[in-house]
Amino acid sequence: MFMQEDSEVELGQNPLEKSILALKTNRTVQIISVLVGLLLISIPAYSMYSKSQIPEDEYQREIEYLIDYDYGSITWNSNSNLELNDEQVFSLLLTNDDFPEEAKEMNIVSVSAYIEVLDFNEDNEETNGLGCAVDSGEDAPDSASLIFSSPNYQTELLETQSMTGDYIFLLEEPEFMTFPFITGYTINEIEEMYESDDEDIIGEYNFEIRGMVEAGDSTLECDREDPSVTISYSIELEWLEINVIEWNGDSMWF
Ligand SMILES: [Ca+2]
Ligand SMILES: [Ca+2]
Repeated sequence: MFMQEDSEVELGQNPLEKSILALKTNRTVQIISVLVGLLLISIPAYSMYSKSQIPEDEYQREIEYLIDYDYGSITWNSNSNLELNDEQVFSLLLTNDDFPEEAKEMNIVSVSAYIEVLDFNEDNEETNGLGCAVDSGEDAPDSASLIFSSPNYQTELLETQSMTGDYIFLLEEPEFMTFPFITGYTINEIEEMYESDDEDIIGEYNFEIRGMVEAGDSTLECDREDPSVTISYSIELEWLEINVIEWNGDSMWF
């Protein structure tokens, strides 16, 4: 009876079982062993991270910056004497490969197109008939339309009797809550945000200019005809370069 009890006790106190039991029941030891385990895992991970993962410019996120902009435009295609008949369409199908050489080196952020109807003040209407000297009637204004599209699937449609133009933006300009101050980013990251993405730049640019000719009403003995409309157009590429300036806190402007 006594021996039996003794052996049961001895079984329960096997040194290995004892230590496992201690680990299982002692929460302090349990927590410490978990912490030691985490530390052992994280030490090599941390040293790897600090050696190769933290870039040298990480400190720049703490600094406030201002942006200095430099920009301009480059004429891509133009014609100041494009003569079209009524409903005649002049088409230009271009790609980024057709950019002027200097534009290929630049950060192109938008494409703009401009048309002007040159018949606006001096129409080329022809009059024919005996009564023209008495009453020749009046010119009717001609007009032109322009439709243009860019690789980022944006399209603009313009129509005018005088002059008009518009832009398609190829860069989505970043917005900062703290503008004009920018903080939380490295200089490289800020510069990249102001650079157009290839997918917005690379591809087809279409331009279609349509002439719309209108002759004035003929009078009783004077016929009016309008053979054409003359248009001036220009296609421009706008470039942007930025300079990220560290703000030292005592600018004159603020
Ligand atoms: Ca006319
Ligand atoms: Ca005309």
